[in-house]
Amino acid sequence: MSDVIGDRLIAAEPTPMRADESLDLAALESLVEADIARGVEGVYIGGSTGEGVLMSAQERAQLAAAASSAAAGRIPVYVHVGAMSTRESIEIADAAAQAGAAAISMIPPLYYKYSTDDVVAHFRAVIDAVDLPFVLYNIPQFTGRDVADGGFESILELPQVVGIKHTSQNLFGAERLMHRHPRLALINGFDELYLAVRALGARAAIGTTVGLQIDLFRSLRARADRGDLLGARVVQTRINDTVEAMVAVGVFAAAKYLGGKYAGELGVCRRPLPGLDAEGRRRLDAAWDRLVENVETTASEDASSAV
Ligand code: MN9
Repeated sequence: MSDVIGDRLIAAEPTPMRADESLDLAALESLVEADIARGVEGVYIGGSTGEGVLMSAQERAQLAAAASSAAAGRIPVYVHVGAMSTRESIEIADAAAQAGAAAISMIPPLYYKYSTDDVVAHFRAVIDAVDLPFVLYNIPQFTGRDVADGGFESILELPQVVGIKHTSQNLFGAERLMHRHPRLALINGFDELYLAVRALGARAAIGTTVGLQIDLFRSLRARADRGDLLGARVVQTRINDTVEAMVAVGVFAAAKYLGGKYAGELGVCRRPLPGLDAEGRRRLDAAWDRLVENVETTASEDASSAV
């Protein structure tokens, strides 16, 4: 397993934006600081949660620099560099390398119906352009392409490639990828599947709610590691209560709203991503109260089982 990824719980950070949708880098630095204090073990910047594909290359370079300066070497920063063109991805990857990122990560390219060979060439060009470990980001629901279907072996065998971020409900595919590529870290991408994918042998997780629910993720990991499957399942259900409420109102705007409960105002999403209405905020307020209770309950269960 790759040391670059390990068994880390990695927060997929939202990108704070002001009301005019401009980046709020000071708020990003506060968010990273708050997440480190809460026990997050890495941050993933400019991914799906971070709205990277809605931002310019220059903004994404600023984002990588701000996150790295806030992390200050205490936790690794992973920078998503997927963009519409190979050229733009390389520009962002160069900026990530200059900022001191631990690794870059990338989705297959969007919009045109590229062949598998086209996508392989795109990955290859970015991997060759920078001296950084690479995490392939598999998210079929958005890209229309499932890396588990095959065709990417030449990429997955490159020494620079250290992992696959698997944001897919395809558990068979997750197991096949791990079986075929035991050198790679299979990183769970759907927070609601953390226990299931971990049971298949995966270790690390990158997710929208990892920062928000870090205490629950850490407890689930500890329970699973000591063989307490029922206890781990209870925690997964608590995690999923939050996920369900967030998905119902729009998970990315929800991540900013709930992040604001502990890290200061994170603002709006960039359009065309939707915002929250009053009913959505009310629902999230209730989800937050329940999460706070669930964190307390989980901690007291863990304290009594440790005696
Ligand atoms: O990559 C996130 N996936 C998407 C990670 O953004 C599509 C997840 O963390 C989900 O937001 C979360 C809710 O489905 O699991």
